[in-house]
Amino acid sequence: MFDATHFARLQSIGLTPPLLQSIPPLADGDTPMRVVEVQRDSVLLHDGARVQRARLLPALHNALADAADAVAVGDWVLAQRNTLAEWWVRSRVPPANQIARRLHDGRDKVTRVVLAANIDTALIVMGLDHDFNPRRLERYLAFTRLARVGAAVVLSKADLVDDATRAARVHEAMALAPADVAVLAVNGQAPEAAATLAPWLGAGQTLVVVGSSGAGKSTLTNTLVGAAVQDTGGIRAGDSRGRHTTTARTLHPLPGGACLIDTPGLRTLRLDADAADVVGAFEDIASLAGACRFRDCRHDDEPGCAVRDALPAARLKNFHKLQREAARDAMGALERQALLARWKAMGRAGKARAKQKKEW
Ligand SMILES: Nc1nc2c(ncn2[C@@H]2O[C@H](COP(=O)(O)OP(=O)(O)O)[C@@H](O)[C@H]2O)c(=O)[nH]1
Ligand SMILES: [Mg+2]
Ligand SMILES: [Zn+2]
Repeated sequence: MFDATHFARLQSIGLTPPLLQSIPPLADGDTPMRVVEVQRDSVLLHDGARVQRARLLPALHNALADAADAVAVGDWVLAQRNTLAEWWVRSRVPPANQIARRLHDGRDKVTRVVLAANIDTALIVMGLDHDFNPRRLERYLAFTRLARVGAAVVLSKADLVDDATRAARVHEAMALAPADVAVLAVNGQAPEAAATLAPWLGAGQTLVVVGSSGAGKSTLTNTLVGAAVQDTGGIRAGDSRGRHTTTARTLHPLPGGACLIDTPGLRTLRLDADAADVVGAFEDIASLAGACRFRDCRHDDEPGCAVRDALPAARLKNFHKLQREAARDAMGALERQALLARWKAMGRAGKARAKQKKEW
């Protein structure tokens, strides 16, 4: 069903041996493709050679929506072409992971928005200029941590700040990032950025850039792709008419065989987590908590709190803020059950894939 040529073609858009294993047996006419863009009523699918527009079968869309889930850029799907030459997505391959955020309508409705799927590394892009914000960095680090997605911090606009500012901000970012998250300073407009990021850009790797608007995500994307595929702050790709910024999440194959997903900046990034989970993204708090006098210490004003004594006040305050938000954005019991079931399934699939990986 999958000959070597077919696999090689799909490999150029990020198919890896472990992902291949999670594709169910193909029915007659099934074409495995990768979602490279999600639009209002349709998706753009890449088969390794060209891009097709397709629509989701309503049954698939509804089944996913019932589980607070959705097809996202980076997903692998099985599509079929009907006699009218229209492409329809009939199923989605269970993703290895997803990054998602929650939206609160201000009253009582909470929705979950899936931003991207099957991610190896999220590049958290933040400018070294006035864009630099340690609290926002903590939020993005928590976001990738809770999604169990690898991350690297890419501090852009290194060319716009003096050496002392750059050194101080890199140092501050390193203090916030967990040990396995690298902190890099780049000029996103310079080709050397590709060399700096090379360790994360191996063939078959899928990356997503996240960060606020104007941070330099599309600029970095264009540099890594080697062409002006995304609109940036001042310019519009192709015709340089007017000011247009990124409006969709789009996957681009890179020259070295990796794939990069550009995303629009998010004004509010609410974590896709429950209040009790947030501590999992703050490893220092999780490990210090054992030394608090009270087992259920909230690290607030309790006596004998080891966390409050050790942590910078601004970091602890931010932790509490993220926890409060998560409590406010709590999903209904049914939605949560669906979510938990899916996390478990992803964990199982992930373990199976890790095993497969070793065997390959
Ligand atoms: N000097 C300099 N300018 C940058 C760098 N990265 C981005 N920019 C500029 O910052 C502005 C916003 O960049 P853009 O890529 O559109 O940000 P996005 O909203 O995160 O996609 C544009 O005018 C870019 O030219 C950088 O590393 N150095
Ligand atoms: Mg952009
Ligand atoms: Zn405490």
